[in-house]
Amino acid sequence: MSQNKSDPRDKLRGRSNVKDSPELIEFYEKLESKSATAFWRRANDIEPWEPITRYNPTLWRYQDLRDLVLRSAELVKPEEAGRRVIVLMNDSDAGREHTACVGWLFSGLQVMKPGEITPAHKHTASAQRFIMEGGGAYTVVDGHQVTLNKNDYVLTPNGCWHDHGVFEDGDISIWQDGLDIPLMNSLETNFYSVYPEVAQVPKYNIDDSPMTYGAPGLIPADREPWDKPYSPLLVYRWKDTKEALYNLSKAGSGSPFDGYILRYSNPVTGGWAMKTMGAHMQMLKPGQHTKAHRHTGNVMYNCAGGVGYSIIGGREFHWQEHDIFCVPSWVWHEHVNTSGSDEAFLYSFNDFPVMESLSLYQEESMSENKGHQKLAG
Ligand code: 1HN
Repeated sequence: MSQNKSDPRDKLRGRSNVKDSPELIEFYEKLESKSATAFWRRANDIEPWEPITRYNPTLWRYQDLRDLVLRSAELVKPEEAGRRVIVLMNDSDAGREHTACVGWLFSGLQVMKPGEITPAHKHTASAQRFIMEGGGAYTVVDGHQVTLNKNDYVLTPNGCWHDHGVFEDGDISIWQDGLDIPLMNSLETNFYSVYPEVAQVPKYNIDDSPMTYGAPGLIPADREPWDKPYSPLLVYRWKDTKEALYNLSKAGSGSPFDGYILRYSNPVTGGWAMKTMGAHMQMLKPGQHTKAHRHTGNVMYNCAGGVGYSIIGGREFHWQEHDIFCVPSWVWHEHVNTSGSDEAFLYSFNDFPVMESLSLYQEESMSENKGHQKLAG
């Protein structure tokens, strides 16, 4: 997507409207030879009338990728690879430098076989994972071991030591990783360290994090207040999330743009679970077609169940279980559950905490055409 060069507003005072002349071209060449340039040559591009994403809405079909992800587990060992992750690339040239999938977000599919471990390390980048397949997997985050099952959402906050594994009697496990690597590398703030041992020895009882902080509305009263900049609840279980969505659907009519939608939040603050990335799980009722809106910030979706499609930037993207798609900043989108009998579930992660903390979050609902996009082409 690129800026419409013939925007009539570009003729307004305050916009750059300088015609080239032989003298100017010579002047520009002189500037360039001194590592300088004239601002007015670039101004309209770097000050668009509204955000213009360089990313395309993109769909990654799980049935296209699953065999390749499994094949990576035959070809490469996790201790050789560091992390055996197949990176999702945007269907555009944007963001290649930082392997961005969309905007500030990196995403990949990680696979682990029973008995395997991913060596312990830490980095400035924050990570989160959505478990697509497998039981008997675990992660250890700063000594807290957390067991993982299908459709669980799990945090690896920035600066925390982490290693993952699958127990010998577990299943092959595939999860979607989401990291803020492009943001950290653009800010040039990313540090990486390896742990002295291949894996951490858990320091606490297994699953102490969800057992301590996982009860709705209840926080332990016998200790110092949690003061870290991320959620003490490291895993959000699918059975709790699903129950909460059904309860929400009985309580009211939900969001016109998202159906019933819950934010994975820090139970101590009610805010985002991590500083740079947030995540949601949403439920669309059978046959539901939401209204179109757009907002600043980028979103990666993963269908956690059901069938449907989303209209993104005027194009239909059809999804079924574990298909992944993205919505870039300021692109119109609406969602449709095509089943007449079953709910559809969309997990998503985003860079909204960055937008919000810099006061950059903006949202607009579509007013024309009864709130729905016209299909392109
Ligand atoms: C990372 O640390 C993991 O720990 C997965 O599982 C994917 C992609 C880029 C940078 C760090 C992990 C990653 C990553």
